[in-house]
Amino acid sequence: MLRFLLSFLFLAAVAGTRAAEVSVIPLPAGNLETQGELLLPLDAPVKAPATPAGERAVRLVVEALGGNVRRTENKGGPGVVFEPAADTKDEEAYTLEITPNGARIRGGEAGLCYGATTLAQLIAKAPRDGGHFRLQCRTITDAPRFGWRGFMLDESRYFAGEQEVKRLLDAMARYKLNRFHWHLTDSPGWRIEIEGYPALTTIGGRGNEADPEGKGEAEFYTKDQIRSIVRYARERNIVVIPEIDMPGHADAAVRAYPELGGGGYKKPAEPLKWPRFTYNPGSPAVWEFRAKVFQEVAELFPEAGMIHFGGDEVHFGWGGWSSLPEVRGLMQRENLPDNAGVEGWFVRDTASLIRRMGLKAGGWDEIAAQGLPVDGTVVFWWRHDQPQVLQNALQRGYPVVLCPRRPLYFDFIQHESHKSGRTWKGFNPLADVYGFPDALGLTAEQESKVLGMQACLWTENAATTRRREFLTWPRLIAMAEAAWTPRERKDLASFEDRLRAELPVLRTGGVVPYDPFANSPEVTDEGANATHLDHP
Ligand code: TNX
Repeated sequence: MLRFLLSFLFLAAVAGTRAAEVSVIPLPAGNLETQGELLLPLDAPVKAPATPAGERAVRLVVEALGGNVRRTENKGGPGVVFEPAADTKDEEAYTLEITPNGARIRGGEAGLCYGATTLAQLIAKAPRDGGHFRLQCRTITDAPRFGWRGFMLDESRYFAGEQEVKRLLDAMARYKLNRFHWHLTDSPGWRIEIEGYPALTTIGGRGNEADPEGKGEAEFYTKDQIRSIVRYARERNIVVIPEIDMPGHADAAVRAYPELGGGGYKKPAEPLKWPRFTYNPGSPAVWEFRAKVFQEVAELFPEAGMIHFGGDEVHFGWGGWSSLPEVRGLMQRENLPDNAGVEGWFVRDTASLIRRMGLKAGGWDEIAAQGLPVDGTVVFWWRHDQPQVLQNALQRGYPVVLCPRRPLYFDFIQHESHKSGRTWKGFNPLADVYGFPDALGLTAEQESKVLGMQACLWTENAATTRRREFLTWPRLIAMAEAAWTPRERKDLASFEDRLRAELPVLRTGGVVPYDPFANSPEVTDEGANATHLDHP
């Protein structure tokens, strides 16, 4: 790809053509304007291989041309042709060539769809002239900077529901994002049906951040809904990564099955908000639970290749653990000196179980200190105030997903005037998201271990759809470009220009973004009643 890009840039220089800006988000890696225009008829023929990717590519372009236009077989006129490229090394790469005779897209499976997405954006912005769209001729040569371009949604603190998630996946696909990290379990609520443990959802599914004891209705995804969402994501080249958090953040599961409990949260300021915060790491009942849950989860997410098991915020052992007989037995058998040793053992044991299932074990950056094998582990760096945690993980050779609180936690505010949401010696404005990860100053060698980046929306502070979307957009568009576009092509002013034209597109899709140009009013949860779209 690199060699191809270089020769492309060389040709651009020889031809004396300046690579002109193109109204596409994320900005493509290479864009060369050429002579002439393509007059693309609304009923242009659109041809593609009869594969799922080909069919999706056709649908994207036909929709952009006006989905209700009847397609005639005007074989002679200019049209759109998709060709699979068998030789491509990066299956997300594509080229899009627009000439007066038509548009031609070549790429791998995902590449064909990304080429279609790009062409659809160009058509949407092109002037329409009678029965034609007028498209400037150009050659776009495109591939992503990072292979992991993700978004994490916390559905435990508040449940979003199928309709909102599918709308999110639609918007993610538009900006070529390809990982949806689904935080399905945490203290307030357990959101995924598990047949072996039905009370996880009938009891653990009740509750949210405002209802820690679970007095409300159960809110969760049935297995059929999960399958439907995974399929919907797949159709948009998005892989869904399930997270089942342990050994902490366990209250909902322990409310349902008290015998799994290992003791609660003892933060001085919130004495016992989460009295069942941990699993009992020495209990065979917990080990059996873990194995059965993971088995069902793995079946539901066949393409994930990973189970993310959390591993966060237990802080090297839980005070109460050493009073549990099962933990004392474990300490003796495994020769573990203290609670920190017990936590380390549990993390290693959980990761090893996941690897034996043929999957990678994903976890928050705490796991990088536990001596897990480099091959079967993916570390999610979140503690922005601890850059050495990232340095160490990279040095040990772990593949890392970058998702530091600053600037990638979207529960942080995005404008200094905003009152609702987190801050930490600053906040997370659009420009900081866009500038990431370049501000980190990673070496090329370090960057080669970085799988990519993702934004995380934690929802303690986001009870409603409108609030969640206000926090997500447009920052997620900035992240999408930061993760896709080569560093040397990134330009904040150009991005903002293109973003201005994009905000109305989001609104058309029903998403109401924060408008950073007009500093639109802050959307908070105050006075809200319907917490998600599925509610009447
Ligand atoms: C830290 S990120 C957490 C979450 C919170 C979030 C709030 C992480 C691994 N743990 O449990 O929701 O901060 O910003």
